[in-house]
Amino acid sequence: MRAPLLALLALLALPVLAGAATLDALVRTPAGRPLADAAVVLEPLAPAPAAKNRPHALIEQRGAEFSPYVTVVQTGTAVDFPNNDTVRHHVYSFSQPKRFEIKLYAGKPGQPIAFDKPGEVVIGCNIHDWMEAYVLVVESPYFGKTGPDGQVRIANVPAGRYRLQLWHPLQKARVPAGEIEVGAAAPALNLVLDARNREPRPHTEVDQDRY
Ligand SMILES: [Cu+2]
Repeated sequence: MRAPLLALLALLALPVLAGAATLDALVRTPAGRPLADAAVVLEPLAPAPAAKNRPHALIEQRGAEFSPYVTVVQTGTAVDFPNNDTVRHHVYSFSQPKRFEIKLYAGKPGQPIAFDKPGEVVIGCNIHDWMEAYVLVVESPYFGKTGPDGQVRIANVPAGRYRLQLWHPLQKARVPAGEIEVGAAAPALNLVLDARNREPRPHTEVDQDRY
């Protein structure tokens, strides 16, 4: 009977030993529906630690849609835009933090795009009007994005005070950041954001031979 209890205690002790907590949050609309694709970002009030290895992020094109719709990355992250369709895409953004263009291509373009300034970047395709993706570039390494159930988990958050930023591409207004204290055991957060879930924009079947 003692072994399971000890195992449980060991499990509980882990975050304390590591000096970091896991933060769970549920994001819902004012009507109470789970909100997918919402970014939850914890900005340390003390200077953020230097970024560790930043993995590449991936925004694929498949069936003439970008996937994922929302990507959150830390400043300096490179993003690849592989095209899995047989049609060619022409990926671009006019957003201030990152203007770029990957001219008509199929397969994987040679150069990943480095997102080096914080802010919101809207990405489109010159050929297919309905294609749309968002990149939220943040200074902090502590962030997550809600799934279809509105849930997000941010692991390995060091204890301390943070500014909590909530963001969604279809939010009605920018939400002022709140402050939270993360201790050894972070509380589960219930957050509300006035945004609607994305509904895929209707589009015609792409003619695979045309481009
Ligand atoms: Cu396209």
